[in-house]
Amino acid sequence: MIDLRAALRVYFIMGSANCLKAPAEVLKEAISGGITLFQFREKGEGALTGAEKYALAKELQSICRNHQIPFLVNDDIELAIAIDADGVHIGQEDESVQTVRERIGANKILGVSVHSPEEAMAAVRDGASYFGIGPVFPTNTKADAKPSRGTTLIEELRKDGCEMPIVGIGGITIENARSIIDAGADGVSVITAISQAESPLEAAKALRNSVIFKGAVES
Ligand code: FQP
Ligand code: MG
Repeated sequence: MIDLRAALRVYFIMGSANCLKAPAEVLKEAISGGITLFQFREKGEGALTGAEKYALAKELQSICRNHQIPFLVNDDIELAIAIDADGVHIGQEDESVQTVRERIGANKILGVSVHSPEEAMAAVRDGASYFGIGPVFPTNTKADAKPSRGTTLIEELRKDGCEMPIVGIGGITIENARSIIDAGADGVSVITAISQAESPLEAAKALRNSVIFKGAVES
């Protein structure tokens, strides 16, 4: 079993629509820079479908496997099951948490986007492995993103004793990443900060440094 909290620290999400060069190249650089988890999110304008999407998923999964980076699939449960991905990420508008947990089995990672304490409680009850909370900052990546609400929900859940692994998402940069950890998150999740960087490798490295080292008490 993997240490999920540790895996969430530097969580890179992307699909072909997010990349300035070949997705495989971007992923390899991000891994060299020190990402700890990857989500394949093939979505948005020009996104691949069908056999092409499947082939890209297999290619990126194999890169992740070679480097022991867990590979999750966004939304597409069927694809995740077909390629035996390490898990999936779903939002409130996707298939229900309970159904997805039943479909993927107890041993896979199930990430759920939550926007309120009520959604968080339901997701715990229905079998979530971690929460994605955001957008913590304004983002342009997702056309249907909700207004950003900072880290208030993360802080509130922690104050109420919630021990679920949590990752912040939305508008996170090298400069603001640390504030998400300070609010109580286990990690940060980014698309643009790495995929659109001039050097995805350097961007991943810098992000990792701000999350893992700066001000952190090493135990
Ligand atoms: N959090 C995370 C993670 N990953 C995501 N993909 C989302 C939130 C957003 O379904 P959703 O999930 O609201 O939108 P979409 O399917 O368009 O991504 F925690 F992993 F960082
Ligand atoms: Mg979704």
